[in-house]
Amino acid sequence: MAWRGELPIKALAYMPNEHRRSLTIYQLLFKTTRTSSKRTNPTSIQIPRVFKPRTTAMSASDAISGITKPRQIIKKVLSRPQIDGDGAMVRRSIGRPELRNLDPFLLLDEFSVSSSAGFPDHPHRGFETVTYMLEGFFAHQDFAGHAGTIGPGDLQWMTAGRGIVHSEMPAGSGVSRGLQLWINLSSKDKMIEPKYQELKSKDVTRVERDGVSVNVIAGESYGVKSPVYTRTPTMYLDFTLSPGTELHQPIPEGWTAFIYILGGEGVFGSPDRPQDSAHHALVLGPGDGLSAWNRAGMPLRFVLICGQPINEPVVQSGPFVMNTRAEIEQAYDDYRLGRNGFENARQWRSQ
Ligand code: FJE
Ligand code: FE
Repeated sequence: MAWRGELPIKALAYMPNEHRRSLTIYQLLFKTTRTSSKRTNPTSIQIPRVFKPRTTAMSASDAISGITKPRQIIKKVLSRPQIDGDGAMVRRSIGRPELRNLDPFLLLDEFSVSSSAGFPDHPHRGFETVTYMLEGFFAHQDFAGHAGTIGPGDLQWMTAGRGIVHSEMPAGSGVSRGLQLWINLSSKDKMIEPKYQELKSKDVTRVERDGVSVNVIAGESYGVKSPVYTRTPTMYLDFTLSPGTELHQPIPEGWTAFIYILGGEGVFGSPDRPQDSAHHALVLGPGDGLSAWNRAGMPLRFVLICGQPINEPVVQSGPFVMNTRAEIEQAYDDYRLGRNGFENARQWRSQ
């Protein structure tokens, strides 16, 4: 495939010398190595002046739902289209420069990929990838012989742990659209055995109440739980609010939380906020729940993603996310030499 060719000079510029020979262009696509000694604690997130939180008391419906400290929107970011992988269009929200320190989350991409593009053979270590399909199909294969295809509403929760090498390519005709979330693993879990949790759409827990429907990808909503095991405690809810409805969803205090809007328009946080629309990520401040209102004439669809912060140093270089630079060096060496979980990496190629 074209992307397996020589590394262009531009890509080389992003690589530490000693790793350049061992990687394809593909592994270099995340151009920055990032380091932070301590991830931002959600309770200490700086609140920009433009998003001054309300100080008024809770509304009547918050009281009914048990939310006493509704979370307010402290940051809003539009995800713009960019190209990644092999010609694949992604709208990145978490992981772009404005939204980096959202411990335990590393990346959220809304991808929209045609059959000529995709994410060919690449490694991961130290975190989890969660792929949730919205439209069309994606086929995956890994270096341990695991393979499958996921379609609309299906979920793949992959714990890369010590190492996965895989390909993720669109299947079937038409556009393949979905969300991919990267969740960090704590130091004690970074080198665990890889694991997959796959759920077909029909097996994803779904609840409907008062014009609100929710797919419970992880965690719990309206008293209904997802069967997915989250090593880094995570809640992932896909909500659709009919016109004229509202939602009051409890969220554990101290957890990092954000919303990503998929369609329609909604009011989030407090009833006097202006409406927000698709492709926006909204970061929530401290509190114990989210309120949302659909005052538009069409359905409002968004995901609410929350997680317990890990509070450890994060050193990310492309597909590897570890705690120290030395561990990143180790990951590159292991990948190149086929060791410590990357035993099959050297000879494996996707079909
Ligand atoms: C990756 C560049 C990448 N977002 N959304 C560098 F694009 C990727 C990568 C993805 C990805 C895959 C899917 Cl199916 C959906 C994505 C980025 O695979 F892992 C590195 N290292
Ligand atoms: Fe991947």
